[in-house]
Amino acid sequence: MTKQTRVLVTGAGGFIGHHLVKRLKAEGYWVRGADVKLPEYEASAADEFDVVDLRDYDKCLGATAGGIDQVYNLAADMGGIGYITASHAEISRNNILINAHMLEASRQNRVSRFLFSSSACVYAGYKQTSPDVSPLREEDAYPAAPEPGYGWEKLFTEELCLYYRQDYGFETRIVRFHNVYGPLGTYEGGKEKAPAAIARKVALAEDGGEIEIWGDGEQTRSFMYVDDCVEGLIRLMASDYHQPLNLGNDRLITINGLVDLISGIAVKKLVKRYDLSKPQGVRGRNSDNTRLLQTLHWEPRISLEEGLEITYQWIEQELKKANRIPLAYSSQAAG
Ligand code: GKE
Repeated sequence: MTKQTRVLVTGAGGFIGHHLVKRLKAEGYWVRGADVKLPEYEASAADEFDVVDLRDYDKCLGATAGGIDQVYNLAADMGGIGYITASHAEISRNNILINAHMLEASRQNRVSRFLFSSSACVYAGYKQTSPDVSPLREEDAYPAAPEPGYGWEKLFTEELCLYYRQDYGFETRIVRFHNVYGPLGTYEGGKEKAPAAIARKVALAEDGGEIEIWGDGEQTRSFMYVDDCVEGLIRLMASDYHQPLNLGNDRLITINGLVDLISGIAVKKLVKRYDLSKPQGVRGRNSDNTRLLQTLHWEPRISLEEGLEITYQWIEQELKKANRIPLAYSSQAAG
């Protein structure tokens, strides 16, 4: 890598995009960020930041111009299960426009490599019907039955990336994220995913109080810390592997188990109140990392305990700064 390698990160105002920009800058890349918004919690480290609507083809041409070598296309209208199940038409339309325009604009501007952020939501629902789910291998996306809306769009765009490679020899990479969490991500407002949502609820709860959980808490997931996600992205971009690839942690945990871990970090004893009317998504989901290990000779390393500690402390600090936590409730007081 020469210092001159010029990288575009779309979605640079979002959670993973913001962390990726910081890491790429630390590695000496020149970085342009592009997104409809600036990062929420911290200034961007990008050399240049375009606040643009990437559903507009001309804006995609502008963002990929000026000798960009690599594109990390992370921009997406997305959120946790509460958000992606609330609208299918708008999310699908927004994302198909962003992805189709970004691919073509990158090709027109002779970008050498384009990485597309897909998702575990491409996996067939009939493979995710029990909490003790078998880890999902890349081929489990077919015969296709992905998450409606968000999942279908991701699966089609994976195909589109492969068609660009076939028809134009355009270098594409495809990563399937499995529930990424960490500091500097949204933790309330409707787009938050389970780790951040539960950390918020634990931080706002009094020791001995109640915490609301969506579903019966026996549903399972694997959760990957954001620094591992960024490491995996950079390794995949540098690799020669162009088929879809899992990027996730392969430790399966129930939502009840996740709540217990976070309550332990906060040193609080909480009563779980279950709301079965809330969105729950699939019954069980885990990442099979066999191909990840074979292709990148690496897999996520940061333990859930370590990642949740950092994430919980950051969310508690944010809530304290906003005077949302009575001193008596905070983990220090409970400690
Ligand atoms: N968001 C949220 N908030 N989820 C909760 C809560 C809560 O307060 N309490 C319990 N859960 C449960 C949900 O009902 C679901 O069963 C599980 O946690 C995980 O929810 P999630 O983190 O919002 O999202 P999912 O893993 O179901 O789906 C997400 O998968 C990602 C890829 O792994 C998608 O929403 C996308 O963010 C993405 O595709």
